[in-house]
Amino acid sequence: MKMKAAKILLLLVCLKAFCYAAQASKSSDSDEWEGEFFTEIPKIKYEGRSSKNPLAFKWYNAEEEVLGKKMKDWFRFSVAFWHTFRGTGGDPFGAPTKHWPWEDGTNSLKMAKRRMRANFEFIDKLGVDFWCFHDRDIAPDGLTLEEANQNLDEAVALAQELQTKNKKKVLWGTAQLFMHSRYMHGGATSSELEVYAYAAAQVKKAMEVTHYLGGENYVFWGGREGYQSLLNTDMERELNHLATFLQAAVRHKKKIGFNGTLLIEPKPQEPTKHQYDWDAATTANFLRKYGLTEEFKLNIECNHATLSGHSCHHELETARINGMLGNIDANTGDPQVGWDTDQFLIDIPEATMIMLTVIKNGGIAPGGFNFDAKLRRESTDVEDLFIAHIVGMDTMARGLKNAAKLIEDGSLAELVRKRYQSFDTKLGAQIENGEADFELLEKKVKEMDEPYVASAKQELAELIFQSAL
Ligand SMILES: [Mn+2]
Repeated sequence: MKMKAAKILLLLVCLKAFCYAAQASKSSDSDEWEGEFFTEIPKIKYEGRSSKNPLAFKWYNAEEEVLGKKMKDWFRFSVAFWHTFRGTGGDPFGAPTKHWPWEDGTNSLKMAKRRMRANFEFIDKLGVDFWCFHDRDIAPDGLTLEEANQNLDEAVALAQELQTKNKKKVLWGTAQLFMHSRYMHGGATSSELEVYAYAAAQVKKAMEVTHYLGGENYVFWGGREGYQSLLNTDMERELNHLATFLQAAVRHKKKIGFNGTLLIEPKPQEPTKHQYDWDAATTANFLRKYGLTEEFKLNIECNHATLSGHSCHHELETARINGMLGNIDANTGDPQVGWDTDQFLIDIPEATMIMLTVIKNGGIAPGGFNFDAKLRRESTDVEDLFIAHIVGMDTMARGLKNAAKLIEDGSLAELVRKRYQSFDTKLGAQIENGEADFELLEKKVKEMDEPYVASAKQELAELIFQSAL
């Protein structure tokens, strides 16, 4: 019985392998697919607001100056390799829905290289200068660390060649410390020492290849650095481990001469019940406790902001006022869906608020706007990949123009300034300098009438805001 079952299984595997082989030969005869991947797609151009062409920008005009800086320099847009080239449309309830013509159904090194070529053609046609990756998106994992590193080296060598040819850059790289089952308790916060060590070795390599590719930043997103239950968790010990891990990362960065910014990407939960980098304020406090504020900035993702119960604007402002705004993962969630849907952001008021913070911050370089966003499961045409990025870029461009209008008009800033003008006094200065003690303030109260309390003018602020949209 057992033998028979094994034979049937073998037959099924063979059939599947044959099926993949047939698909591969249909799409390409040679090992190296060097031809055009997006034959139907032209280079995406700016055609202006009146254009009805879905494969053109209506608002994003790379060279146009806004507040003294070119649009492309405000944004430094980046394509996320994992969503655009590894996104399958699969979800916990259903099989993959995307069957791109260049995919042969395998996770081979050959396929990794073909995808890399597709990536560079994609970002070139889209007119974007940057891309972002996880180590395990761009190359297959291995049975050993050495094998995985070898695969990565081959993929990275091709990436380097294509970057030079296409004049493209890495916005940031990162290590995938959440997919493999060894990371089920986390990487840096795993209860297993050997897993901590493995995570360190993986980050070491990922930082080195990011540096080799001229990456401008390196990101830590701890999807499994958290807990499912406090009853079986030593939270203090795990946080200490996370800190020693990040301190070691800083030492390694300096050792290899990598000058990119290290970024932490807060997210409150999913896949863990609780992730330690809950939100910007929690992460800032963690960095301060462990003396890491000089070494790290934050990568704020809008969908993560809403999952933590904040607006994206709140998280960006929190990062900004702490001097920690490093990068933006430009995406959005769905107001009716409670999880991380990673959608392209199309909300113009939201984009305007994001850009108000970015302008106040004087831009976010060497960070940029990474499209950590994916097509919906039901969007299955190759052109949808382009249309999604185009609408995302046009939305941000509209946000930038609106925010510039608000700043140039000045009445919103004036409303805010007026709101606090009672502090623009001698006593106000004493308070703000920390020189006013309670006795002095008690004496002032005894001298004055009941405090004057002005209107907050929220609706007027909203009126001014919406008039710029
Ligand atoms: Mn997300």
